[in-house]
Amino acid sequence: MKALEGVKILDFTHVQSGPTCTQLLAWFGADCIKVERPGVGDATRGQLRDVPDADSLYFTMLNHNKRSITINTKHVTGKEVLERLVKECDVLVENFAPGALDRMGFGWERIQELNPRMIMASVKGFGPGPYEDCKVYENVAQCTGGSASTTGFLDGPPTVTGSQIGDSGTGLHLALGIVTALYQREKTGRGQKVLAAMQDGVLNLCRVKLRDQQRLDHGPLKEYSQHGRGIEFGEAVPRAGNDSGGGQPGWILKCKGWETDPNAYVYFITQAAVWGAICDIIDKPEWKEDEGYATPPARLDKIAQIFDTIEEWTKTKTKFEVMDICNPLNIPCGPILSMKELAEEPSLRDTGTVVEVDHPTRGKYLTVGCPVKLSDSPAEVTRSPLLGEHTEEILTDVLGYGGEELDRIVGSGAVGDVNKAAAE
Ligand code: CAO
Repeated sequence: MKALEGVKILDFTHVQSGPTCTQLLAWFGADCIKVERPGVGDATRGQLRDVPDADSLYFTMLNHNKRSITINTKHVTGKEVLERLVKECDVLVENFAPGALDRMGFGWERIQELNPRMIMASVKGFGPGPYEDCKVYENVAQCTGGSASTTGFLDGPPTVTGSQIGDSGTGLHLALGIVTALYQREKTGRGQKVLAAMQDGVLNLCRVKLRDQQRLDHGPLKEYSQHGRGIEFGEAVPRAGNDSGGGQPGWILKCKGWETDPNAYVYFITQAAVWGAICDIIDKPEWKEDEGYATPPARLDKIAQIFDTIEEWTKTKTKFEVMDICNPLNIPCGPILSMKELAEEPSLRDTGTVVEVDHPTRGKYLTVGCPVKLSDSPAEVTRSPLLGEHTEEILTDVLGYGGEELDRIVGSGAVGDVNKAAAE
């Protein structure tokens, strides 16, 4: 038995943020019924295509373990089918542009009328306020949630990060909101609205930067390397390059092979508790006793010089050798791993974090499996559905249509892309 077995999700999501949420719920055992527009489907099916006529990796990697039904929800018969689905399901998840669901005739009031137990969960770019009507994509959220202004180097422009904190991050927040609402429903019997705004999600992940904003009122941020370099702070939290977010100075240092390998680097933290061990491995034992280096406050104005000295040592070792030497000494460090290295890492394959999946039209591909492991509810990754692959199955098995009624629905043109042949 899976943790969310028996929970039916009406998955109205598209692109990235919503699909990452429902994919997680599907991995935890929910029956995830993805509703897509006939003939079109989720726009990502065709985006960044690498194999002609096959669903893109963008789509397949975000929609595992789901079933696909195609319904034109603006068609009168399509609305009839959708109403049946609303009555049948526990959770509706959507990330349409603001107002799209109301225009479709399925706003919160109507959903409650149809199914008072329904949990209606939405990703939007912004919460209520001046920007609530805006369409939002990943980088817009990174910029408006405080990530971009605090990422990059002091002398460079604001920078977006490669991790999809706006989309996948908000999907995670929404998934937590949904299971919490399901838990509350156990006691109240009522559904509720769950909103995860991308700006809020990003700001939540940038919590330590709002911490620093307030600390700035009480003096310079001494752990920022900018302080050690004697550069004054302005009014807002600055970009801190590769400084660590905590109190322990850290930086990215070159390792052996850096001249040709763009990822021959290691993140190195000069944790106060292991300062002596660091001095030993870099052959500066005198720094252990030297008043100018012995304590963290004494080192603050020499951080750049200290990291330059440590780098002279790391440059003589590969990033993995640095890790092997430092780990037994409890010196925190981490090699900069490329996507190629991660894709090939056997331990990630062993744990199911990186999984190979077979797909009928695109063949084998790698994906990231469920990043949260439940001992009593292991996630098995199954391929994403083809467009409309389960339309007939859902109409009959979930909604109970049959005989002439089924013929009427299928004949109306409101459902389509019964893509069974391709799947077989
Ligand atoms: N049948 C008929 N119509 C359908 C349908 C179906 N099965 N599914 C969707 N549609 C319609 C919607 O009703 C909407 O129509 P109207 O504009 O006439 O109301 C239309 O398709 C397009 O929906 P959309 O506005 O959500 O899509 P978009 O491509 O224009 O915008 C996005 C995409 C992501 C910017 C927008 O959905 C959004 O801001 N979502 C919220 C924030 C979010 O999740 N952003 C992250 C996306 S991942 O980077």
